[in-house]
Amino acid sequence: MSISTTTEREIRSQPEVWARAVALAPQGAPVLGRPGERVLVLGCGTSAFVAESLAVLRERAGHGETDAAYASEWTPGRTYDRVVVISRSGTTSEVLEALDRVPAGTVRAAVVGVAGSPVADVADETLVLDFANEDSVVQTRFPTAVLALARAGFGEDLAPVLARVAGVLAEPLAVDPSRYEHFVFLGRSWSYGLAQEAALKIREAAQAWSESYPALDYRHGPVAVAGETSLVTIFGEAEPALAADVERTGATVVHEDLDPLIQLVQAQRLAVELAGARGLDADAPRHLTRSVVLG
Ligand code: F1P
Repeated sequence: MSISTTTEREIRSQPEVWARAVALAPQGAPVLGRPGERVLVLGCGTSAFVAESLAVLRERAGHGETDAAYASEWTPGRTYDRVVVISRSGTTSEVLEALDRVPAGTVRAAVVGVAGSPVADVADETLVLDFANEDSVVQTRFPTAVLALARAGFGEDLAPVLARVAGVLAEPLAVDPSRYEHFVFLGRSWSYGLAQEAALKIREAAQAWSESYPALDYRHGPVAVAGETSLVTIFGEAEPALAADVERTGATVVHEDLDPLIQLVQAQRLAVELAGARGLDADAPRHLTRSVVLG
């Protein structure tokens, strides 16, 4: 199997990277919040979607009230014991500005891919996942490593997921993305953040039309644009009738019996394969830089 892009090489490194992230969970997870703390998780782009999924996972695990927000949109108001920022590069301006807005007495924690980065230097507590850092502009293994660590840290047994992902990566994708022009990702609970990230991968790597919605909200309007050239992927648990209702539009529905984190890996592969089919280089996404540094 010839691997033609750095992005694809990094996608295929996720089984080992996840195993290292899960092994690090006992020491790393406390940075995400001590049991009972009220926590806010912030990020930009991919890291904002990671923040959203992580917040649902932490609160669902009973570790305490957890909110998520875009770093650029957050203004102080609610009281938190801890603000956790997610930033692969550790240089994103909106994240640094948000850290400046954190009230005194609130712990500023950071999860970064680069030790000694500006975000890491400002934070009171830092979790460095440098083994998950990437050369690519398009994020793949760093966001999934953060979520693998968080799930293990919140008490979930990730062994079945780690055992399954390598086998899935060895199989070809179930669909040929070049048959479609419109890509929709639907998720519920923590997998809604992953659905948004999957849609972003299609936009970033393949410059294609993609959307994401909370699964049961898809019928409330967005389904109006589904049709023959639409590929609709359902993440996680799905209400049985949803797939049938979407297929009635002529769209192709994919709902693999896989852990949502592995479904995101499939979406990453779909984006890279679609980029190739469109003659685009997934390693050089248009109008994007590895991080956004303003001013
Ligand atoms: C966040 C981010 C990436 C996006 C692009 C620009 O970066 O928005 O998600 O793909 O690379 O930066 P970071 O704060 O996680 O480094």
